[in-house]
Amino acid sequence: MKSTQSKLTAWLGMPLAFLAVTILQSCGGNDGNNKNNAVSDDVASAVYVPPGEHDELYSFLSGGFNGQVSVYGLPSGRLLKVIPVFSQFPENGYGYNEETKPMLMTSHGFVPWDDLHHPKLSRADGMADGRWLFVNGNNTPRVARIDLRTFETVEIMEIPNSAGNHCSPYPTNNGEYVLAGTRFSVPLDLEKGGMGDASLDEYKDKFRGSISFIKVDKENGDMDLDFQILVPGFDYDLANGGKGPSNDWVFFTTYNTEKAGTLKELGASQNDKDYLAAINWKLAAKYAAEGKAHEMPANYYHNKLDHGTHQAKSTLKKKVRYLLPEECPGMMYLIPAPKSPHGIDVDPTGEYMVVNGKLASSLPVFSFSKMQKAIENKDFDGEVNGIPVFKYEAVLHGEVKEPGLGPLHTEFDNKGNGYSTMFVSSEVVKWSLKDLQVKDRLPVYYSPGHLVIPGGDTREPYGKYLVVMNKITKDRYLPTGPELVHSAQLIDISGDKMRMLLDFPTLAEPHYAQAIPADKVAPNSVKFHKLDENRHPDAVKSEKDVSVTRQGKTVKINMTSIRSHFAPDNIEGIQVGDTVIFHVTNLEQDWDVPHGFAVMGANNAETLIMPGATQSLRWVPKQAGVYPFYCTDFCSALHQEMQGYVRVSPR
Ligand code: CUK
Repeated sequence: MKSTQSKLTAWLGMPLAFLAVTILQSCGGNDGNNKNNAVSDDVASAVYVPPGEHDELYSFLSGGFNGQVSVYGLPSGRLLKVIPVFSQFPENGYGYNEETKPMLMTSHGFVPWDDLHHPKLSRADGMADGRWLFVNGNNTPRVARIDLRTFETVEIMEIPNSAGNHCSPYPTNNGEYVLAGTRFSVPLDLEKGGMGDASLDEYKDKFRGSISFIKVDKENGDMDLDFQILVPGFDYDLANGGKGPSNDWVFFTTYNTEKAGTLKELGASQNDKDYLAAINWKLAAKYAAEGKAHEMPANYYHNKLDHGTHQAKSTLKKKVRYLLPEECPGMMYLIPAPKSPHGIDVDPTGEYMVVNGKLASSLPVFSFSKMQKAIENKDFDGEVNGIPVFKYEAVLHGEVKEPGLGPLHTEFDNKGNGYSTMFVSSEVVKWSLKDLQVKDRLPVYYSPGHLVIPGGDTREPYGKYLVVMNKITKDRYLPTGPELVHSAQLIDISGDKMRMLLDFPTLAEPHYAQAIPADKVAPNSVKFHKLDENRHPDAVKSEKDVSVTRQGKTVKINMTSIRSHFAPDNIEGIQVGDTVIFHVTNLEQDWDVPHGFAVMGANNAETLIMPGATQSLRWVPKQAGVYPFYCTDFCSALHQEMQGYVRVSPR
């Protein structure tokens, strides 16, 4: 314990006494012995969903570095679906078949892997509406939209002038925009577009970050990058928006602010603080609409799945508009916030902004109404790059004292409480917005990152459960080699005291999650694609229309699948070196009857075709032979007979 303590103390630069108290309070969460979280019948029945019954809620957990979203039922914690977004997915062919490959196109080429941190449900009137889920790709900056009727990725927008798209996505309360903020600032070449060449010594003058305003079509959800704000070269971490009175505002935490300003600009008193950036997004949109925006060349892809053809198209975009904060008075302000703030979370009333400073010993809660007053009274303490900095005390509502070690993220219930994760002391801490007193703490395993309360970031949290996503699993499950399964815990927050209900394993690595009552999503779920609405140019809607056509060295095979055969199932006339494209239409018009299609030796070897849809595999056979193909998804008693042959003759 002693050496751990001194290591932590050194790392945090925190008084030992405070640290000792907190560690004692939270010891249960650190020593791996909190297995005795009362597994009573009571707890078991709270999460038990009998066979054949449905869960109460959907939860959508990010997959972190696996680039996917996984869907779990709550309270059971059962895995319902994996949705590939920034990944190729062998289960259904996403990113392998010809229809979805364009989804993963970027200005850097085909990038089929990314780091996905933040799912956010689309909103109407400040509440999740269950239509779409927006997610970010950090590494090669992208924002994707998942359609919750089909649980598939239907759109990906690459983000120019960004590096590490981490404070993203934030959908505004009425679905006007999805905002995406850069993590790293990089040298931007405003003349030529894109990244410029600069040494790190020129950081202050040449490096900038960006916040992207992606317009969302109210009817069909289509995204369109409207404009960006080019912001000072800090590192930007997380974003969250206001609601109610603060509806027009969005807040971004920043760190490494030293790089962007001189000490004089930052002010001696603020050395131990970074900033919470407050941006009036509505005013920004107004400035952009009124012609305050400049235009610069850019290079970024917009990839979209067409609803009728079910084919993705990539469009290269060549321009982007941008605003400069120094030219847009009233649009952006900075609030000093304790060192290295991570999460920023706004309470359901929209009055309080909580900053989770991972190296801070308290949780500062800022007041939106005080911020409004401070703007009126010009209660500023200098500026950075022309952006006014508030006096800390002028906008502070108060601080939650000694909440625990390493606060990362906060969510809210419907009774005026905040719940914050403590990464270092491994606990969830419940505190009251009213008096900022800690009400309860619960040890969790180990080093929690984000937490989610269903609707906990909306104006009316659902407030019955809390899911905390843990960074380290160590010893909770059977060992599986050097890496263990990732994990989450479900906590009952309906009473005064939090109650641990369930551990459940998750796909790697859950950062944030969203959850929503099942009845907002389930009724809209598509059961199959209607064959007569399939507008894929190579769709075949009846077995009598199948065809094999050759054009030069390209052979197109327009074929069908239905229980339990393919048509045609005996294909001849292919030669070594031909480009063969199988366009397979699944003729089934029934729920949950996909057919698989696999060809021996094809490099994108397999795909899975949903009922009513058409999907295509491209294959260039390199050797003569008779190649079997077959259905990979067990579909009927005669599934094993669902097969065929392609004869490839020497050229
Ligand atoms: S971040 Cu992962 S724990 Cu990328 Cu939202 Cu805070």
